[in-house]
Amino acid sequence: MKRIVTIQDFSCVGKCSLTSALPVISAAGVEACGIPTALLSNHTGFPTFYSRDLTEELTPIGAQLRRESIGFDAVYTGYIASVRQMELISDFIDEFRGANTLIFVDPVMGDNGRIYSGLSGDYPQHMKKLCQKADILAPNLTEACLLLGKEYNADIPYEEICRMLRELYELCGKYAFITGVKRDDMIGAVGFDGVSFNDCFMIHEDIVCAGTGDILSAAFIGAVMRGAQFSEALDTAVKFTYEAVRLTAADPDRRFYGVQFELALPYYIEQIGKIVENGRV
Ligand code: PXL
Repeated sequence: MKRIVTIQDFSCVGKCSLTSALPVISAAGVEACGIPTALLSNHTGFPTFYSRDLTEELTPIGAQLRRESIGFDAVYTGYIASVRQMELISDFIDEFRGANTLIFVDPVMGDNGRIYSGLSGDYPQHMKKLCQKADILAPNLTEACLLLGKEYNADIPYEEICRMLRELYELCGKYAFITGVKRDDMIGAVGFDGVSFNDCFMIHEDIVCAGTGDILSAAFIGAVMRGAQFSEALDTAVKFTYEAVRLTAADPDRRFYGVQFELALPYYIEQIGKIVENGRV
């Protein structure tokens, strides 16, 4: 069984980062290990939150895992609470990178054109350095603009998205995709593997839904670990995310703070089954 370690915060309430990445990775049939970068009562999208920084825990946890000769098939980083943490995570990647280890960086920094509260102004330029350690990069449109120093605009034309992807690909070298791209009445993601572009668009449900980027990233890397090509993994992840958003929108009792991905997990498991089946024939 493949093993992923995902490094991001643990928000006790909020359906994001570790609390959503771990169940999605498990649903892919991949061992899900998590290292928390910070412990939050709830994510930063609430008016208030309590946060305990866990920066100083990263190095001893890494050293202990090495002592036990534990390795990973993929290292997946998400929300990182500070620049210092980014430096330590960069060291962790150097330590754990093997010939067949995929490094997946979701440069979680913001959404809807705005950087998340609590992150410093120089955060994007440091994140860009971490992105150079990645094989795969998965920013949303806001994060792609922050990384490339571009003015954000929700309706950036498709040709420009492709130009941005070429630049992002130069940073990581295997595959880059941008999520939250709009096209007519649709929303989806566009990816580039250095040779060709691929995309997947679904109906745009008109609800505010936090945490979609986190489940999309987890679903993508889970599918890759089960043998999906990058384009196939992107398709699977976008459709699963759409299914989760659709089910959230349909629930009159939905929480305001996060996507209800739980009911979409059976759909994801079914798609993973098809990927595995195709790999066998
Ligand atoms: O879903 C992204 C995310 C992850 N972690 C924390 C956040 C957010 C978005 O607001 O606040 C702590």
